[in-house]
Amino acid sequence: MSATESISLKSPSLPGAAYTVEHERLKKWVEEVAALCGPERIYWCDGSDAEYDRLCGEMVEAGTFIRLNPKLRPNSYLARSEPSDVARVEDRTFVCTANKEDCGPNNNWMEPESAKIILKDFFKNCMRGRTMYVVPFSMGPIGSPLAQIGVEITDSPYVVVSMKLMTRMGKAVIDALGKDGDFVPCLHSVGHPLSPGEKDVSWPCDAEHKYICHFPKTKEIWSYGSGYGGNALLGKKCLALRIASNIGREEGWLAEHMLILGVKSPEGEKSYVAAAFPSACGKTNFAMLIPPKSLAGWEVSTVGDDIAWIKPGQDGRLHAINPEAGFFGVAPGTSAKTNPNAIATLSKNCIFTNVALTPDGDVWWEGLTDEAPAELIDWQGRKWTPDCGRKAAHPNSRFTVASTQCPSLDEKWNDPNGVPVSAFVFGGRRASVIPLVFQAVNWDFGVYMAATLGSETTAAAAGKVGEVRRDPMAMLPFCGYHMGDYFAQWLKIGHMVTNPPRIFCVNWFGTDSSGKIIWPGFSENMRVLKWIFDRVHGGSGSVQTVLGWMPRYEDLDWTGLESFDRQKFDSLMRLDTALWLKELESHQELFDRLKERMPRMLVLVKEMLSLNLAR
Ligand code: O2Y
Ligand code: MN
Repeated sequence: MSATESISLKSPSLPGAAYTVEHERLKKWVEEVAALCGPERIYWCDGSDAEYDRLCGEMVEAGTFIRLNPKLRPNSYLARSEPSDVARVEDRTFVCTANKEDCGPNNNWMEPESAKIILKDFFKNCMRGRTMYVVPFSMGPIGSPLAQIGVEITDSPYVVVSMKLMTRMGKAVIDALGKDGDFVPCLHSVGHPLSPGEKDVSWPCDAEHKYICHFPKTKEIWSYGSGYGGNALLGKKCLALRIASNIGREEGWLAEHMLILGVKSPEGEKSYVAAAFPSACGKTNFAMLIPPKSLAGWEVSTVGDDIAWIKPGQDGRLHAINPEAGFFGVAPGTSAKTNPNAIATLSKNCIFTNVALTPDGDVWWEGLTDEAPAELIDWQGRKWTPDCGRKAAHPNSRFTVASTQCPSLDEKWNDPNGVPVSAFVFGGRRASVIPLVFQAVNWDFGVYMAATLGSETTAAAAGKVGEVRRDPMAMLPFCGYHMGDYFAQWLKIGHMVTNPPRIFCVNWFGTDSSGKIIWPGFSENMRVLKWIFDRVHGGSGSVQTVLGWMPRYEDLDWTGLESFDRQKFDSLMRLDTALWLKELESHQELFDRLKERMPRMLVLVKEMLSLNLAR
């Protein structure tokens, strides 16, 4: 009898997953979790297509999935979540360190032992009546020196099929683990046990209690109560950012909230760029950018749209992998105009969550077409018409799809050694102050600019509209330790390599006096990317300013966009000294919050900037 069989089988009827596990620590952990959570049966996932199809079929039967019209959207499904379970729950997300100070003011804190006592109470028999799935997964190409293995135990088949699309999942990972390989244990439950004979709901969760807990010292994740996105697909934000940022801190690398793209010139030269933007700032669109036809011969390719793991290489450069194998993108606003590559990626084999359903069995969301269909079923299953005053799709509705379906996928997306990074780009949403683009004079100034990255709140976000929220490196919700120590890690990494990436800041969101965004964005961002490419290749012109190097009007390629005149450009590039002095005051508020862990180098950079501005 195989090891998996020996511990798995209250219900021997489950097909598949008949493989041997020789990893004693893993088997022991699975047994302990089963004893705590009391599932009806245990199932070890093999990651096969047959397993995926069977689980999706079972979810159709159970009402969790609606099969979309196979003629319009082959092999694709729609899921509708519980209306209270629609997004990451930041206020229920905790980093559990022995010393409260170590997790920093950027994280909610729980003491590890107390957290486990509280959580064990919730996990006790929480899987009653359900299958407990064991999901082995690799973040990064299996066997890559940059990859990390995780095993998620979950009682949600939605999580299992999502992990199949978003990670390298299944038996190959068990093989890679061997007898004693390292893995991050990730425990997840929707927190909705079933009494004997009780009928399940289509989206089980615990509407009242949610805990997303990270234990950096023991490298564990415990998530209870939600079945949605970042709360439940534990490879993504929990492992690949919060836990990985801690591993990277120990081992000398960075886990970043960054897309990775390749840029190829008409002459065939290629460079890779990693870019950080706060959530919902168009990262997926930028990662899949199609250059305007007028910039003939330029090509952009996609390595990843959300997360980058970045390590110093033997060649004195930083190398990055995308640890994910799929996209979990925001649907609203994605269209053939804003992101044709994403639309092509979504043509088949997708899971959509909380979008609207069309009468012919396809999906729709706000922004997909200029005109909304005359009737729909909205994300909550209610009849919808364009005049009903409600959104058809939830603003945080999502698509889940494998990277391999992306037409712009880079040839090295799966390279175990990653890609060399030539430039880092940081961008927030700012109506003024931050120019369209500039290059920091050196690594330390660049880290300062990234550390003080901010975004203005929009109507969709809570708080006062137009208020600047600091989101250092776009990592505020994802850095798994004290932000001051994280800045020190950034400063250190740049000085560990002889040829660090150049650092750039961009701002696509500058407005005119009537509040209208000036820059056309989307494919036109290629003009800025081309300037960045030329800078790292020693080419394009610039002028030196207090902030760093900036392009003049004549330094950008305007072929095909001649209507964007010098005056508009200058209004986006204006450096207003008074506004910048105020900006520095607001940086000080962030520095004050991080107190004694704020690296002195960044304090000095601020001092230099302020002296230079006052000149
Ligand atoms: O709301 C969620 O659970 C997902 S949040 C998310 C998903 C994919 C990529 N990025 C994000 C994010 O919040 O940055
Ligand atoms: Mn993200």
